[in-house]
Amino acid sequence: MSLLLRHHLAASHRAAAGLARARWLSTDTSRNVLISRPEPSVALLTLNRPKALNALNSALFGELNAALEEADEDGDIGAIVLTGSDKAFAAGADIKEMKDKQFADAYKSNFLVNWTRMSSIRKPIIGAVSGYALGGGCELALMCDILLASPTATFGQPEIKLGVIPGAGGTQRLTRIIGKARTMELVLTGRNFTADEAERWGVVSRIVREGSVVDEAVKVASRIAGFGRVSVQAGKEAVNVAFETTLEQGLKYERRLFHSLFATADQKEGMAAFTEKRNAQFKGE
Ligand code: CO8
Repeated sequence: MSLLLRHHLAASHRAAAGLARARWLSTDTSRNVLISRPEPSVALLTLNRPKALNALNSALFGELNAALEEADEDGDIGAIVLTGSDKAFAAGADIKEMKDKQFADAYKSNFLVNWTRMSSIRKPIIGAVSGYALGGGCELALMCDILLASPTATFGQPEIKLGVIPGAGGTQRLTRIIGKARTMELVLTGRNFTADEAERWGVVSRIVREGSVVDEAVKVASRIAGFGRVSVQAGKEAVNVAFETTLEQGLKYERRLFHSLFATADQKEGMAAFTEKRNAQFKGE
């Protein structure tokens, strides 16, 4: 039985047991994004255009944005996992959908603006990458907060071969993560890079060599979901500020957020639990 199917069956069983809300299950295989709850506090979103290697199109982003926003609003969910198939996380933007586009249409409609909505989600998103993560697929992976890869993961920004350049962060996020020389080489030659390179360069936090990368991502998500929601949100926000500001301003921002957490019940509970030598019961308040 395929891994994906196992996840969806597990989610269905949980739904039957009343653990998941109906709106949180979308195992309809005609959809571009399958939604399940492998754990009560974790949403698993699986890109599902297998015949096109999960090429990203407007319909898929419509579903993905809706699912991400719903997960962000759902008080039961603490973290989100985004994955694709064993063969492809996503092989890029859908070239067939894009090929006849004209400048005026792309410019007037602000093409791609809705494709980066993921970067404004407040809950942590853990990407689990197997197979191809190319072009927009690589950029989508880079929008995740934590990225885990299986040894088969192949990343790249091959847009130059199509007469274009990356359009959703490939030249910006990648440069900040791996530096100018490497990004220049990747963007200008269009060569792919391996899971090992991605790990060495800090694109992924680690390669999952034993077992399934999706299972591991769900474990990471579940662990995060067990902590206080306010401090998790603050932690994500503070790390992201590092990409936007000077060190001095970033440190000030971090300190202010740190101060503000003393107004939360979770801080009182977390520190009381430590001193009382018991596990903390966070309420997200
Ligand atoms: N778009 C549309 N269809 C695709 C794409 C794609 N990006 N990638 C694969 N497919 C389709 C193929 O056309 C093929 O369909 P069909 O059977 O109907 O011909 C099917 O998927 C299987 O593909 P292959 O037969 O090519 O499979 P292979 O295993 O031989 O090769 C590759 C796999 C190497 C991944 C190959 O398919 C490939 O090179 N794909 C294109 C990769 C690429 O150039 N990606 C960049 C696209 S441009 C882009 O992403 C711009 C980003 C804009 C921002 C996005 C915001 C998030």
